[in-house]
Amino acid sequence: MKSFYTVFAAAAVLLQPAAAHYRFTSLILNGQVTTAYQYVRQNSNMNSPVSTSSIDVRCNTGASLGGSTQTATVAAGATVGFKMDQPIYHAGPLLVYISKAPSTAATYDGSGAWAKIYQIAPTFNGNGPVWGDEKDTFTFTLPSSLAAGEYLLRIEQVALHSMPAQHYVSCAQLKVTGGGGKTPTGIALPGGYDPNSSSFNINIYYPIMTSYTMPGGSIWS
Ligand SMILES: *[C@@H]1O[C@H](CO)[C@@H](O)[C@H](O)[C@H]1NC(C)=O
Ligand SMILES: [Cu+2]
Repeated sequence: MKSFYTVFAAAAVLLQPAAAHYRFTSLILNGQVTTAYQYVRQNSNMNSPVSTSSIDVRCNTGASLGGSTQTATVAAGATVGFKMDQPIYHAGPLLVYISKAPSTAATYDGSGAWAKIYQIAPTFNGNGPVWGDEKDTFTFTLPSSLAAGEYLLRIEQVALHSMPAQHYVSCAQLKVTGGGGKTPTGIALPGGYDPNSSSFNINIYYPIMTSYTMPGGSIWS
């Protein structure tokens, strides 16, 4: 027999993971993990998931502007990345986007175009998808064709273990030097993601998946 207290305590434990999720805390620069939230905008919601059509899908809740976040100087074509506080544990794809700021990254709200520059798509083994992003470190190269200037670099994991889809997002602030003069083109966020599409509105457990359409179109180059 369970007392009310036991039931309440069990419910409280169940609620905790929803409050404190895996977070993209640090930018990786020159092969070094930088201080948490030095160059990554800090969200104000313990990284509770945001929904597909929310304005917070850009850079997360409480992170629409830079506040005290610093802007990292990095060369176009360099390898950068994100380090997390713990590995990803929900099933779903990982994506990285970049968007050019009209002026500074710190004052940019992410209302322009987002170009996808990196992703981890699932593979399929006959029993469904193998997502391949259940880790805490992600590195990738910035396009060498990028125009010099300031940018938001956005990393996102779309969790599909339950419906509707949940988005775990962070943005870092970059000042890109050198480069090839190209301003990236891409999708608006929100808007460029259709919550009703099979990228988001999907049961990943049944029927057994044999393919998946990655969100955000093709990789910008
Ligand atoms: C998604 O589908 C629902 C139900 O059909 C509809 O009300 C809603 O407008 C759709 N959303 C988009 C963005 O198309
Ligand atoms: Cu969760």
